[in-house]
Amino acid sequence: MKNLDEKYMRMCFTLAKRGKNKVAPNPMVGCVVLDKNGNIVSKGYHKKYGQNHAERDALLKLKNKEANGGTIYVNLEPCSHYGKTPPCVDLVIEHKPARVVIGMKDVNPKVDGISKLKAAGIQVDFVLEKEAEFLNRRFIKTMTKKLPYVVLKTASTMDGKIAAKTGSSKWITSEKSRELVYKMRREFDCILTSSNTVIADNPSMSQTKWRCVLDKDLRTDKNSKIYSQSNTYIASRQNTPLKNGELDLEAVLRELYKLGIYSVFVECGGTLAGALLKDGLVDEIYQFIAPKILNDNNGISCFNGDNINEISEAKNLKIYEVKYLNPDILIKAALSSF
Ligand code: AOF
Ligand code: ZN
Repeated sequence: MKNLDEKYMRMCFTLAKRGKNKVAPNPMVGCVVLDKNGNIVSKGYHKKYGQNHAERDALLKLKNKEANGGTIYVNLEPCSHYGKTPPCVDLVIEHKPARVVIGMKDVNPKVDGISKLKAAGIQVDFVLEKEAEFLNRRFIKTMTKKLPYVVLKTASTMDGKIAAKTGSSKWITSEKSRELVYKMRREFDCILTSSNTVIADNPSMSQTKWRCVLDKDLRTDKNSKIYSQSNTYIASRQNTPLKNGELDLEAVLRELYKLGIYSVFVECGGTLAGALLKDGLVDEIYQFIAPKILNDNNGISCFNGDNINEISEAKNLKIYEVKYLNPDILIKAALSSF
């Protein structure tokens, strides 16, 4: 039973991923329906923000109540609230399955589908909870913290340097890696960068709907390429509170969330990267590492910080993907404990 449950839950994950980049800030959800003999009778998924939830998509395809006495797999607890669509849990109960297998409990405080299922006499089981949470890590963050999901990209030598002491940095990683970065940007609502990066590199960062420049003292040139795009938010001391003399980074992220920005890709130098990390505002790091060693203590580090005496104070990450891009590597690592 457990193996079969895992098999069908993984099928839900695969279906759910078809909604990637189309459903945010809502979760990616897939659903698989078995009849009482264990045959798949329907599948569905959440296709686009505001459209039918996965359970509704799957169950509406059934003509003859084939789920009666069967099993419904869904990677997120069925909803019980009236949102853009009526509660999925009512539709699930109408179909009279014997069992509902869920990946993770919904973190949306409006939702309590599990109690309703149990009250209707339906057996509820959980399977692959950690994987289900990892799949919807962006949804969990935005729903529980009301902050965008933050991924910080950095590209360094093998000794963790993003530039020589003179600022010389072109190029550390290969063209192939840099092209991959352009593609990655499309998976985010906003690119966040610093005035230093705008001044040093004059990037256009045109692949996302939004851009945000942290420019406390409004030092950047208004003719910089990044300002030729619409939707560029400049955080400065005029619109953002200060914390220890610097822009309060959490306040900036809250402001971005209010603008409807649910995911942020940070591309910046060591100062901002180190500050975001120190404030606990980073969810993931994408680190490109080139097969180069600078071999100079004064080279510029990926993450600037200070006052760390013990290795036990280091940030712990979980690497979930390593890609050999030849000649570089890409490490994707999460800071939360998935
Ligand atoms: C989805 N897709 O497949 C499931 C969701 O904004 P609404 O009315 O569509 O409701 C969104 C909430 O519904 C969402 O935050 C989550 O708690 C729950 N389940 N949402 O978009 C789905 N199953
Ligand atoms: Zn629903």
